[in-house]
Amino acid sequence: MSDMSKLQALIFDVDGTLADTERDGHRISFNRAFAEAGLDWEWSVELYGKLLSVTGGKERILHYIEQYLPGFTRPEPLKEFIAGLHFAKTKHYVELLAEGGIPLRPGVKRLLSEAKAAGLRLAIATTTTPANVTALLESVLPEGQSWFEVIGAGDIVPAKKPAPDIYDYVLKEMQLSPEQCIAFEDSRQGLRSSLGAHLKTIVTVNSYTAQQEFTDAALVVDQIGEPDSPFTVLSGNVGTKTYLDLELVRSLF
Ligand code: XBP
Ligand code: MG
Repeated sequence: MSDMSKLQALIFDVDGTLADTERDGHRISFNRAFAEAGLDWEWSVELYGKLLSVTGGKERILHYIEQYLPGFTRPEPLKEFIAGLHFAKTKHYVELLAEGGIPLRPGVKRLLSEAKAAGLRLAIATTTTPANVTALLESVLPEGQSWFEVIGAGDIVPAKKPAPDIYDYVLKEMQLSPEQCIAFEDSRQGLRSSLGAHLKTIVTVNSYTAQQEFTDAALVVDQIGEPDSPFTVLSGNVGTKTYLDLELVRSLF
């Protein structure tokens, strides 16, 4: 029996939390897939920010067709058309990361290492496709492949964030209760998902999510941060800390 009142595990979202993958990764890859398919669709930085309200790439493409392209003659079957586009998008994303990668956000690697050294367990809960997680870890955190004992990703659960299902799945796989874990998220949708699974949650915002509302987060900062890259606190109590370390995580738990 593990101690119910003790922090056992950290569970991380991927896109926007481990790395800023949305604007310069996923968005570019969607556009490459569209161009390759002969479509004149172009998701600008601004439009993509709006489309991010829908989680999941296939779901996002469907939403775009339904909400932004009233005159578009839908290929039949639409589901397969979207699946084809999304398959190509994943290929471009994996290639893009392999080419030069997208760096981890400040402090991510340090905090993961600290947690690992302290004997905490690590997991991932994301709506993104599993291949995208592998590609990110391979390019910027090869040791992470063995650090994360559960990688809950993509269509493994039918209901994506903001539904709590992916966090419920990870907790079940780890045989832990929410009281033993803390989640890291970057977005409102992600926070709704983790809170829905009854997890204490730390939010590290990015340019797409900074204006969102994060009621009930344990802490909202602009980054995990480093000694030479201090965080800005949006809400929550950090005492005298200038970046997120394990001691601060524990104090919020
Ligand atoms: C963020 C998402 C994902 C990615 C695209 O997921 O909403 O949909 O934008 O990934 P999270 P796919 O923050 O939970 O990691 O195209 O593979 O769905
Ligand atoms: Mg995210």
